[in-house]
Amino acid sequence: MHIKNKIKSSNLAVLQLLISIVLISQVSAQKANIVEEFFDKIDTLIPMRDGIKLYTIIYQPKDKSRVYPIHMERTPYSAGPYGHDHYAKSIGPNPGMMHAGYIFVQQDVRGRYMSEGVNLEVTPHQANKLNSTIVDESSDTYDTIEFLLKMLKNHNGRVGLSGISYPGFYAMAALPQAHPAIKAVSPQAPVVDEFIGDDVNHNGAFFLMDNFNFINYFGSPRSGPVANYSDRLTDTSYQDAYRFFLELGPIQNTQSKALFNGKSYIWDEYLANDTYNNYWQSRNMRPHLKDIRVPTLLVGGWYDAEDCFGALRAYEAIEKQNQGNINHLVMGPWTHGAWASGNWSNFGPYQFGQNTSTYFQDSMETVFFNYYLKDQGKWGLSEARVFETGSNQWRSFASWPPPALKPVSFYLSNDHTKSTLRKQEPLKSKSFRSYISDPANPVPYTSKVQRQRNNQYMIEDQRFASGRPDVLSWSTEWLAEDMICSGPILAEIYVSTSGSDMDLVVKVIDVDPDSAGVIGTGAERLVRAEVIRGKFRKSFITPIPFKKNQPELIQYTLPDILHRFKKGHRLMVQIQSSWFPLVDRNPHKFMSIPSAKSEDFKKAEIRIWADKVRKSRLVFGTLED
Ligand code: PG9
Repeated sequence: MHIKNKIKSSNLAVLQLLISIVLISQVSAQKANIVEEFFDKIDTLIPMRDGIKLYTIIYQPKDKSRVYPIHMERTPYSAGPYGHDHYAKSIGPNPGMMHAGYIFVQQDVRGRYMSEGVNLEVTPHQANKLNSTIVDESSDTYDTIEFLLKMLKNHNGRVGLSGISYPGFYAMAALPQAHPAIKAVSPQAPVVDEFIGDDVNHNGAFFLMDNFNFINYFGSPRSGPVANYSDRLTDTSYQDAYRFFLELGPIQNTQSKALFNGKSYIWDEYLANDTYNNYWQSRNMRPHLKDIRVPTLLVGGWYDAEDCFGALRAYEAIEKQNQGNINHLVMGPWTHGAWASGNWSNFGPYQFGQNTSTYFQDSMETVFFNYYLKDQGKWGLSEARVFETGSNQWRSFASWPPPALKPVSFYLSNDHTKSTLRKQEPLKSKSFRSYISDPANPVPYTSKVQRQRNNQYMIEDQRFASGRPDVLSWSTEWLAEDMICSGPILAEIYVSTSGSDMDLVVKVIDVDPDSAGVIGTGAERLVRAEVIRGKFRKSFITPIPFKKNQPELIQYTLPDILHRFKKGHRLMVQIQSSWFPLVDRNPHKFMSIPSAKSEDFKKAEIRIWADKVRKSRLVFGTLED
C-alpha cells in the first residue's frame, strides 16, 4: 500500500512535469508560429453577385511599408483554421513563397465548410451569364477579387491563383472570363473531365475504390456553414479492399442502409450518370479554356492516380485553343500533389538523385509567381519541363508532346511460339489468344492487401498479374539500344467477347533484365496503364453492345509518358479485362452497370486478335536521344 502510494505520487510528479513541458512547448510553439509573427489575419464573408457569402481568410504581411500581390487558393477542403486568433501553421503554395512578400487568401468555395450556398460537383462553367443568378467558379473568383481589391490597402493590383486537384480545378476555372487583375495561374493536377480521365471514370469505367473512399468523406451532408463536417457516411474498417468490394457485390449495394443509403447527392449523381451525358459534358472544362490571356503553369505527376490526365489535357486544351499565350507544362515523377511535399527524392524503388519537389517549388513555382505578379527575377522556363522516367533526368522541350516525335508501332504477334511485340506486322491470317474474364475473380490492381489505394500501383512489378490465366503478355526482345517514348500512347486492339460488354485494360511495362549474364531483377515495372469500358468504344455518349464473338477494334489513348526503356530491357504489353477494385466489375452484359444485380455478372471468354487482318498494336511517339 505504502509502496503503491509512493509510486502513485512519483507518477503524479512525472505527470506534472510532462504537463508543464507540454504547456511550455505549446506556448513557445504559439510564439514560434511564423505565420502569426509575420502576418495579420482577417476572416471575412465576401458577398457574391447572387447574394451568397463566401468565407474568406486573408493573411496580410504585418510590414505595411510596401505593396504586395495577392495569391489566392479556393478550396472545398477547408480554408481554416477559422477565427481571428487561429492561424495556419504555414500558408501559400510553398515555404519559399510564404516569405516572398504576398498577401495570401484562402476561400471556402460555395457550399463547403463555412461558405454559404450549395456545392456542385466540379461546378459547370456557364459561358453565358445572362443575369446575376447565373454563377460559377469564374464569377465567384471574379467577385472575390473585386471585393479584395477594394477592401485591402497594401496590394499591387495583381492576383495569382494556384491549387492542387480540386483546388487546381478551382484555379483553372478562374481562367475563362477572368478578372483583369489575374496575372498568373497555376492549375496543378486540375480535374478537367471526370468521365474520360480524371478521378471518377476513365473512358467510362467507374473508379470504384477511390470514389467510394472519397465520397465517404467528402459526401457528408451539412445543413449550413460548418467548421467541421460530422462523421464519414459509413464505417469502412475493412483491411482488404479487394475482399470488401468483392463481397459488396454490384455497385447498387453501396446504397444499402448500412452504407451510403442515398445520403450523398454526389454519389447518387455518379450512379445516375453512367454515360457521357450532359451531366459530365457540362463538367468538361476543356471547351472553356479559350480566350485566355493569363500566363499559366500546368503541373502534373507521372504517378498521379487521380488527375494525371487533367494536367496533360488542360495544358493541351489551352495550347490548342489560344494563340500566343504563355502556357507551360511541368510533369515530374510525382504522385498526386507530391510536388508540394518537403522531400520527394525517391518513390518505391526509384531514386531520383535530387529533391524533385523543392526543385519545382524553388525554381519554377515561386519564380513564376514572382515574375508575373511582382516583375521580380527572370522567367526562363521552357514550354515543357518534363522528367524522363527510366533515366531520372529533367528535360526541356519547346512544346508538348515534343515536336520531334516519330510514331513507332509495336504489333502484338502470335506468329512464333512465344507471343511477341514486334515492329513487323503479323503474318498469320487468323490468330487470337483468349482468357476467361470472371467477375467472381477479377484481376487485382495490386499485389498488396490494403485498405486504401496502394499509391505505388502505378509502378508496381506486374509479375503478380502476369502469372494469371486472365492476363496476357507480349514483349519485345531485349532492347539493343535505349528507346525513349514520349507523349500519349495509342492502343488499337482487336477484341471479341462471348458476352455483350467487356472492359479492356492495356498496361505498358518496362521489364528489367534478368538473363544473358545481365544483373537485374526481372521486375515487370508498370509505366502506364489505362482502361476503357468496351461499350463506349465508338461513342462515350451512345454505348453499343458487342456482337457475340465478333472481332471489333477498340481504339483509345493511354495518358502520356516520357520514359526511357534502357538497352537490355524489354518493352512488355499486358492485357486484361478487370482491374479491381480500382475499377468496378463489368458484368459482360450490355446494360447500365449501376443497376446490375448479382445475377447479371457472368463469365465471358475474351479474345485478343493479332493477325494480318486484325493488326492489334500500340503506337508510341519515339524520341532521338
Ligand atoms: N482528386 C480529388 C477529387 C477532385 C474532384 C472530384 C473528386 C476527387 C482531389 O484530390 O481533390
